[in-house]
Amino acid sequence: MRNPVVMKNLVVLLFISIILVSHVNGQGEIKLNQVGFYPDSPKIAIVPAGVDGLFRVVDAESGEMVYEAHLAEPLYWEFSGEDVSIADFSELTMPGRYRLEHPAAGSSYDFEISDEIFRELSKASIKAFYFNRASTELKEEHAGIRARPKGHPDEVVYIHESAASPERPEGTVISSPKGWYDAGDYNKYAVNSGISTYTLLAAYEHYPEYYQNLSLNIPESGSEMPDLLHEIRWNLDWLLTAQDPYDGGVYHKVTTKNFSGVVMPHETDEDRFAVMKSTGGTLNFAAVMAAAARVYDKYDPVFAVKAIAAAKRAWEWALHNPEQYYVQPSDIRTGAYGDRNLSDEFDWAAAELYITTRNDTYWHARNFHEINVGVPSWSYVRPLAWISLAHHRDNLTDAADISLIEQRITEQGDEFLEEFQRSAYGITLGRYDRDFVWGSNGVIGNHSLMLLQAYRVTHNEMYLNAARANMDYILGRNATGYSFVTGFGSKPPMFPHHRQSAADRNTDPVPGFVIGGPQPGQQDDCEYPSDLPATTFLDHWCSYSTNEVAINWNAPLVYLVGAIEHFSNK
Ligand code: G3I
Ligand code: 9MR
Repeated sequence: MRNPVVMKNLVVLLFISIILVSHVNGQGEIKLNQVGFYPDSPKIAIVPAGVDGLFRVVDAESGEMVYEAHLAEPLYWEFSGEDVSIADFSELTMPGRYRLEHPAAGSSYDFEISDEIFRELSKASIKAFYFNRASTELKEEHAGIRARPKGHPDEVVYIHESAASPERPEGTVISSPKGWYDAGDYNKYAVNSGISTYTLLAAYEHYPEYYQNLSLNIPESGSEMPDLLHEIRWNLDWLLTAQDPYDGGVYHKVTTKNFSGVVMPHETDEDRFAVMKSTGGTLNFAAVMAAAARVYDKYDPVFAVKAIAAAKRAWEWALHNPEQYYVQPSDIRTGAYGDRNLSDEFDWAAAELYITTRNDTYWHARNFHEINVGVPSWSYVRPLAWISLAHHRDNLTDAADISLIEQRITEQGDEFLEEFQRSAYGITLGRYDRDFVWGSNGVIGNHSLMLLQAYRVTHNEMYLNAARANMDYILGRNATGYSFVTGFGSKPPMFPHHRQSAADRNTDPVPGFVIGGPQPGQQDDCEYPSDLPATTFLDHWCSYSTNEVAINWNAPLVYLVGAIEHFSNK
């Protein structure tokens, strides 16, 4: 190519396309919370390393520069295989709409700084539970374009062979309506209900003034009892029906034999079964009912009495059947939630019963001096005991050791802080095998739940800021560039593994759900773009191992955004 004019034109064209491409791609290259920040929050973005160190924040409308600073020294993040630099613009506190720009990395998505930045997210994350209600029609006045007929009435549920007892032989019909669908599927599992319901109860118990007037536009809205408590009741009412009235044991799940197709709730008519009473399910029930008894006492004392009685019966059953581990029957293929270590379930149930009844027998039933904390999950609930003990530490009997409780909570918080300070992304996910697992977004949510307990005990802002940072990860400051919450941020998941979202006629999925999140297991049949822990993710229906939604991942999201809202406006 000798012609200088053609050459020159080509060079100009090439230059223009580089600028265009880098601008468009740039929106994915700079990773930040796509929703935004409270004025007093730390604010950081992640920029790919290797270029000049100056970045700037500009007003989204005028393009005018409002802040300029140097990137931090690059760090390597092994989980995504990237060298990245932190752009810290915490000093910018003026409410407004902005974007971050960097000469090589391009522009970020727009974000906001506002006093109410998580308000809508807080409501939507709870409303997601309403959208997952079984046994009810969702009316247009509450559900808008997500209105749908009633599905899964569950007034005819068959006792499965594995659950047969003298009083309720196989095939007996019981009524077990209401409750939330567990996830993208339509089944109801006592174990996973336990941690999910508890986490929502804890949100209310810890921040009642925040939830007092948070209106969710659900059918029960407008009564004296706050909406969050109404939403939780929907599931507690189901859980109560899952207890065998003859002996106090709790069915592990109410389920179809197989996962249903990609259909709306009312389009299914497969038989539903109550499957095997399990020690795990029963202890989850005992813990949640004991906690519910104290939380509902003010608004519904009759229910509170019923709940604590049910909790005690469940506890007694578990003491007599301590090793009835769930075993999936050969004709049942839905979620197992199997767990063969139930010492943590015993600890948690004992703690909740102790707190609510103030009966020392429950405290002495377990050896709290010997047990540690850790990260809550559906199979590891011991930390929930510490959360409740810490919240009630000033009102316990003399049997309890308050300094031990405070120490356990802060030790756990410190463990996360160490990871947070070392992390190239400025978050607390940092262990291959334990953090990047199925539901990694639930893991980081639960890290934050524990960090917030450390903050509540010590008032040290470091813990609160680490929890806020983890929230930034969920909303876009992660290696995939997605905001992981449906309906929130510039690039949210559009195709979650959620039957209702996939089967309705709407383009957008049901909002307010956090998807499971990246993890390298690849337990489904999708083709992933990566094998690395932090980038193995696909926004596709096929990806139930990274892109499903679930109540136990949404519950810490609810707690986290509610708590951050609450603390940011104090
Ligand atoms: O416990 C091991 C750990 O020791 C190991 O280091 C790690 C390495 O990957 O794996 C851990 O086990 C994983 C286990 O979850 C605990 O995290 C399994 O690999 C993983 O397959 C298992 O995934 C569970 C999944 O069901 C499959 O059973 C998820 O925790 C659980 O959240 C998910 O729950 C499903 C329900 O069954 C059905 N409803 C939807 C719901 C959400 O996807
Ligand atoms: O849809 C199911 C999802 O809720 C579960 O978490 C997941 C793992 O148990 O299984 C999904 O169902 C899949 C089934 O296991 C295998 N065939 C494809 C189903 C999804 O389309």
